[in-house]
Amino acid sequence: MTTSSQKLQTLDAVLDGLMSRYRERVPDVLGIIDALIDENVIQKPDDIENDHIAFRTMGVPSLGIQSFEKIFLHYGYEKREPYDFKEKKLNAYWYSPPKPHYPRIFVSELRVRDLSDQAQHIIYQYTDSVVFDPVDSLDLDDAQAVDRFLHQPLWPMPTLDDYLTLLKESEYAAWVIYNRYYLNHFTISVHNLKPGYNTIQEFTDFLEKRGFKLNDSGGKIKISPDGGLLQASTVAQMLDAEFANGQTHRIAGSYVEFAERRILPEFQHLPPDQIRREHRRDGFEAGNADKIFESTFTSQTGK
Ligand code: OOG
Ligand code: NI
Repeated sequence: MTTSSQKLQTLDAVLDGLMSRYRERVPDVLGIIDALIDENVIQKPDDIENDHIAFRTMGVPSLGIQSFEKIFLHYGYEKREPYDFKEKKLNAYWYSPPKPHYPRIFVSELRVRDLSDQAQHIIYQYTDSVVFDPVDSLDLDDAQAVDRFLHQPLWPMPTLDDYLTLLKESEYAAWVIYNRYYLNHFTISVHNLKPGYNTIQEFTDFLEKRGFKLNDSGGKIKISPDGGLLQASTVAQMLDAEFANGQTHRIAGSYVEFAERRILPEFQHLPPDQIRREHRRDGFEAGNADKIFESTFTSQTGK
C-alpha cells in the first residue's frame, strides 16, 4: 500500500526531475533567479513560489489529456475547469494540488481531428506507434520510472520537413511533435515577493530592465476580466534541434511565466500576514492563456 505521504515524496522527486531538465533547456530560468538574488529579492532559488507548471500533449487515442492526467491525479491532484481555445484548436484543464505549496498544473491538448488531412496524416504517422495508453503500464509510485517516461520519446524523431509543414498550420502541433512532455513553463508567483517586485507591472519592469524579452501578444500584461489574475511570460528560448536524418534547425523550446494573484474582495480586510493561497484569485483565465500560448510561436520568437 502506498500512503499519501509516500505519494507526495514521489511527486517531489518527479517535480525535481522536471525542473532540472527545464533549467538546462531554458537559460532564462537561472538568469531570472540570479537577477532576483542580485537585487536581494530572494536569497536562494527555493524562495520562489511556483504558481503552476504546464504541459502540452497531442489529442490522439492513447495520449492526450486523458492519458497524461493519470500521472498527477495519482499524486492527489484534482481536475478542475476545462478551457476551449477555438482558433488554436486546443482543449485544456487545470488541476489543483494535493497541498497548497505544490504548483497548480495546466495541461492542454491539440484537437488533432480538427486539423487538415495533411497535418493529421503527419501527426498519426508518428503517434500511430503508440497503440496502448503508455501511462497504464507505468508504475506511478516509481519516481525514476515516471521521470524517465516524461523525458523519453513516445514516438519517432520527426523529420524537419514534417516539423515545418506542421508549423505552417499549427505552431502548437510543431512544438509538441518535437518537444513532447518537456515542461513548457514554470511560473513565478510575484505577489509574495518584496515590495517593488510584488505586482506584475513592477516585476515586468524589472525583467525588461534586465534585458529579458517578454511575449507582447495582447499586451505584455494579460489581465482576467475580474482583475484578479495578471500574467506575463518570456518569449520561448530557442534550441538547436536535431531532426531525423541529422538535419538541424532552430526551434522554440520552453519559456518562463509570471503571475500575480490578487486577494479576493471578501478577504481584503484580512491583515497581510494572514493572507494565504486560498484567499487569492485561483484557477486560470482563457483570454490570458490564449495569448500566453503564443510565447512559443514564431510571431513572438522571431522578433
Ligand atoms: C500554456 C498557455 C496558458 C496559462 O497560465 O494560462 C498558460 C502553454 O503555452 O502551453 O500557461
Ligand atoms: Ni501558465
